[in-house]
Amino acid sequence: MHPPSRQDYISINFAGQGSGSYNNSKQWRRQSCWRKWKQLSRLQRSLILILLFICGIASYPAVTEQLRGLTDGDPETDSNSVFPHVLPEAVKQDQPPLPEPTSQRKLSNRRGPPVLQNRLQKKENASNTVVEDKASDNKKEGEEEEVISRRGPEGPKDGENKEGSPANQKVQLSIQSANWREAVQEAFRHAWKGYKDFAWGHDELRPLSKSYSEWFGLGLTLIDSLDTMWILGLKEEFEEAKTWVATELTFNKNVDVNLFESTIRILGGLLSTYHLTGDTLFLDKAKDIGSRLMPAFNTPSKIPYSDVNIGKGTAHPPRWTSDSTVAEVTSIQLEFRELSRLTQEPQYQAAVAEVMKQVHKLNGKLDGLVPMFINTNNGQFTHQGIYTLGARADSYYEYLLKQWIQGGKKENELLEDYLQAIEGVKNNLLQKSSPNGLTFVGEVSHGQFSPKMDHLVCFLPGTLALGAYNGLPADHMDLAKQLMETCYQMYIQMETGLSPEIVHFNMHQGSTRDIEVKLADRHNLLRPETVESLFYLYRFTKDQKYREWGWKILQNFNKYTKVSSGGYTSINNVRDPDYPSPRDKMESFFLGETLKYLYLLFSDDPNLISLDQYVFNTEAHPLPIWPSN
Ligand code: DMJ
Repeated sequence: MHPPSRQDYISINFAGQGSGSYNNSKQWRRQSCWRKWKQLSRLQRSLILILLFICGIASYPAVTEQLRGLTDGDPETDSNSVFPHVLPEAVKQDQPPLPEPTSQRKLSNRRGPPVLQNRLQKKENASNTVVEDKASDNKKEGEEEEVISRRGPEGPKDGENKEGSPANQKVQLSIQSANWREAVQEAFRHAWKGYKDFAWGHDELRPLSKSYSEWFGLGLTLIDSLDTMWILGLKEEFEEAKTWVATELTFNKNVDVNLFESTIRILGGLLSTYHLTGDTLFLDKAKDIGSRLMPAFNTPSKIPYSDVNIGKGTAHPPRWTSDSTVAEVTSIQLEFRELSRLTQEPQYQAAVAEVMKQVHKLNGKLDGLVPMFINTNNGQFTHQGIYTLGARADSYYEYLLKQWIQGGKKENELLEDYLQAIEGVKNNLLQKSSPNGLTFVGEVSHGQFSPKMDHLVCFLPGTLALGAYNGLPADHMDLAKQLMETCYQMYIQMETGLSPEIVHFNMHQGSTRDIEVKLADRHNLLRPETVESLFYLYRFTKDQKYREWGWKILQNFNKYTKVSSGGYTSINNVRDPDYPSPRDKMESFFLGETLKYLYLLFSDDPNLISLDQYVFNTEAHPLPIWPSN
């Protein structure tokens, strides 16, 4: 190969020269340019080449931007319009569109490379997490906050490219909660079917024997369920029950009733149904039962007896003692105070206020913690030395706070007693389990700590959260969250996923499990306390996990306690999923409380029984917070 000659060079660059096309001006211009170029010195040519090179570099971003579509252009073809427009638009919408079409549109509009889409998705998830973490514990109800949890089976998780924008996640969660509410309505209807078919007008359903049991003979389940049906929107069922109240219910009966139980379930149920419906039928019935319960206060000490004959107007303590239970005599106040306000008859409020006044002054408390019994003759605590937040003391603490809230936060003695008691809990009853460090509330028996906790204690997270929401110390909310976790563990650590009545926590190093259950404590009575607390915790934190926990619990009730012919049953053994051993009894509080709190937990409307307007009695019957004068 020889080097190209000048001739060769020319012939290559001007191939068409001999074709007689000089008339072609473009070619002629090229030829003359070439001639001029050749006339330049080597240095001049180099300088020009360098200049051209620099101009090329300077214009590069514009070129690459054009290629990447980052400049303004035709909106149809400009890929830049995809990212900034579609996603924020969806976020901005007040009424988000239905999830399927929205997500499809968004995904089909995403024309960026997959890597970029994923990065965008991660950013969205990260911002959700931040909002969730910032959820304020003390936010007032109704101050809607967009909190999308990353937890949960259907909820998007970190790094997961699922359903996109916060608005879409919000829509998905609201569809989920609607489904869960429907499941609660279904559960209620199923329970009600059993009650209607086999126990109509009686106290409790026995779903297996398809019969009923009587306690007071006053249609306890029906009355306890009235406001639940109203809240769940079960109008037909409500109307049927109302007709029974109007035509069949009479308190003019020669029966002994327990003062506390009939106050919280019957008086409380009638008062709340009156408030929700405005129907005076329920107020009239409430006045009737309220006045018939008053003989219980005719005692030497004014501490009421446990039992009243509502037909004869006589009262007495249990046959074996002259003591009453502390929780019972101190957890009837919300109802009698409200009855006085509605009727303008002061005797009801006066009677229950006297009890509180005496208990406030009594000796024998441990840092504000009360013993379990009080004597109706001398008004003193008896059987001293046992301090618990469980059976026989539980709702004393609950009603200290709730009376204070009901009365507009003015009654300082109630608040003082409550705050002191919570300090007492912290100092004497709070411990951590081993190996996982679950915070639990044990008991003190004659100076000895016992790591025993009743399921009943699981009202406490909800009550603590309610206090914090009403301005009490923020560390009450921290404790509420810890105890909530423990109460949930009491469910999921069991083979049926349902809590036993009582658990014992391991505290020694080297334990392999946190929770032990004695043979005699393995029953589950369909109690509400844990789902009650989940309701409060969700209302105040909007943390989706509390709803998911409630949903699991409902599913386990359906799995292990639902009776096919209608109704739900208490079970004997939460540790045997193959044979949980049904007890053949559906307690009235399953409909009055458990299903109501589950429904409210899944409700997206903070005004459905707003906690700024209502306070729940200990049987889940909402009573109004008194308007301030
Ligand atoms: C209900 O009657 C009330 O919640 C009461 O305060 C405790 N016991 C039952 C539910 O467990």
